[in-house]
Amino acid sequence: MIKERKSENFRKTSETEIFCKVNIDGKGLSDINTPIPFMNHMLEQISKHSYIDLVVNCSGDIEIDAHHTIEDLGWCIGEAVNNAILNKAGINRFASLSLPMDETLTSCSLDVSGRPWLEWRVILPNEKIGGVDSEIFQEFFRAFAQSAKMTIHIENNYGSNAHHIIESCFKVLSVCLRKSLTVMQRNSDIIPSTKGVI
Ligand SMILES: [Mn+2]
Repeated sequence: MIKERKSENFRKTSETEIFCKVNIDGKGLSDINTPIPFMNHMLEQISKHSYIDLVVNCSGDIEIDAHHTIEDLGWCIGEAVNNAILNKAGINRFASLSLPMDETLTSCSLDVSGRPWLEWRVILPNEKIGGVDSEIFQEFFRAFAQSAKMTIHIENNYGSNAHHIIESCFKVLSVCLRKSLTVMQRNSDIIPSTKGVI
């Protein structure tokens, strides 16, 4: 009997208040409420293509700017994912993919390693996307990699439309999460590390 891979997380600071709930073995259903419509659109992508069911309720000090909120969303969701994946027995662990979105191609390589790292090779051509300073999106991925304890490399190979470039980053991460967190039935009790622990 495989344990359910679900968790809830609540994080409240003077800057943000976030509740999130994940089901790793879900159907890609999401209920996302943040004060940043563009982030709702991106988090729906994360859920849809990873098949992780995701509930997010978030309020934050966006009157200052979106920085705290977007970074804390990454932290909170990453922590929930890390808590849900238990001892990581049976997972594929590694995933790598190049994902096209019209004129844009973005690559992601991911290792559920227990060792946080974000390698971010993405240059966004516009200063703002969806009303948000472009440079802030990196903070989502960095915080997610930290709290999910994953090694994540994302590289935009080419592209010209800033919306496509950033959306392809979220989508390719999402598909890599699905592939790396899927449990191989024949090895479902084996932790995929020669150390025996991740
Ligand atoms: Mn879009």
